[in-house]
Amino acid sequence: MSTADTLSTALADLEALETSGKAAFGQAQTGDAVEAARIEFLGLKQGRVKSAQERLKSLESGAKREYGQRFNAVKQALEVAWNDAKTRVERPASVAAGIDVTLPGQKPRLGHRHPLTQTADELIDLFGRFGFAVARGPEVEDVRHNFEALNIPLSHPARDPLDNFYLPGGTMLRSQTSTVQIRVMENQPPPVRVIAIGRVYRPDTVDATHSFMFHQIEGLMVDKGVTMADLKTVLRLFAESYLGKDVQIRFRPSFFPFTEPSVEVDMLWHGGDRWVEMGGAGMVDPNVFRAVGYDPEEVTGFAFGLGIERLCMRRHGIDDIRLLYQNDSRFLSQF
Ligand code: FA5
Repeated sequence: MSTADTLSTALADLEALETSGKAAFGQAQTGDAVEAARIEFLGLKQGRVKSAQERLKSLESGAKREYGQRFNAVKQALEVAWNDAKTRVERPASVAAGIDVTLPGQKPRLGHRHPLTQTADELIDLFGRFGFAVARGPEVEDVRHNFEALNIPLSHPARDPLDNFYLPGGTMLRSQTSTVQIRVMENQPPPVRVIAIGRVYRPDTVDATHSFMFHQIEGLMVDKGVTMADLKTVLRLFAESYLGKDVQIRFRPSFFPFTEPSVEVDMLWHGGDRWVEMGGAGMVDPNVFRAVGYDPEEVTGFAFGLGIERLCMRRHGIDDIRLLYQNDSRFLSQF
C-alpha cells in the first residue's frame, strides 16, 4: 500500500536526518562549523528539518499524527545537539581539560620570616647605617674565647658549671656573643666597628623574659679616642630608631669583667609600668685589649651586648618570650 510505504519511508528518512544531524553537530569543532551545520539542518528557509516538516503535507491524514510526533522529537533532538555543540566550541580548551580558569584561584599560604629573624635583619640594617659591619663566630666555643680572653678568671662565678652548658674537650655552648669581640680583634688590627648576632645558651630557668637559648647582638667599636659618650649616643640612637622616638632607656652602673666602667641598659617595657633589662655595655677593659694584642695606650673602645628576643618583644608588644619558640602559626602570622 502506497500510504504505508510513504509513512515508513518518511519515518526512515526522519531517522536518517536525526543521525546525520547529530553527527554533523557532534563533529563540528569551530563556531563556523557549528553554524554551517545549523544552516544545513535547522535553517529556517531551506534547512533539512524544514523540508521534513513540509513533507507532513504530502502524507495521508492517518499518517500525519505519527509522523508529526516523530518529527517533533527529531527537531528537538537536533536543537539540543546544536546547543551542545555551541557550548562545546565556545568553551576554552582548559575547561575541556578539566581546568576552569574562570573559577576564583586558591590562595597559597605565603610563608614569611620569623619575627626574630626579621628583628635580626633590621638590626643588621640599622647598625649598618651607623657604619657597623657584621662579624660571626661559632656557637660551640672554647673557654678562652668565652671567658679567659674576656678577663673572666677560672675562679669567677660566671664559669660555674651550673650556669653553663659545657661540652667535652674544653668546649662549651657559648653563653654570650662577647666571644666574637675576641675573634674579631684577634684577626684584625684596629680600628674596629662590628656587630655580631647569634644564639647563646644558658641553663636559665624559663619564664616570660628568660629562655635557655636566646639571641644576642654584640657591638664593638675600637679606635683612637672612643668614649663612653659615643657608646651612650649609639645606644640611644639605636633604641629610638628601632623602638620609636618615645622609647625610654636608662643606664645603670654595673660590672662586667671585660668592660670598665660598665653599665646595664634598661628599657621602659610596653605598658610603661616596669623597666626590663635590654643589655650590658661598657668601655673595653685594658686586659681584654692585651689578651688580643691591642695596645690599650693607643686605642679605646666600647662594647655592648643586647638581648634580641627582648628587643623584638618590646617592639611588637609581646609579653612572653616562649611565644617566640612555640611555632604556633596563629601567633607567627601576625608579624
Ligand atoms: C652579657 O651577656 C654581656 N656579654 C653583655 C655585654 C657585652 C656587656 C659587651 C658589656 C659589653 P647579660 O648576661 O646581662 O650580659 O645579658 C645581656 C642581655 O641578654 C640581657 O640584658 C637580656 O636582654 C638578654 N638575656 C640574658 N639572659 C637571657 C635569657 N635567659 N633569656 C633571654 N634573654 C636573656
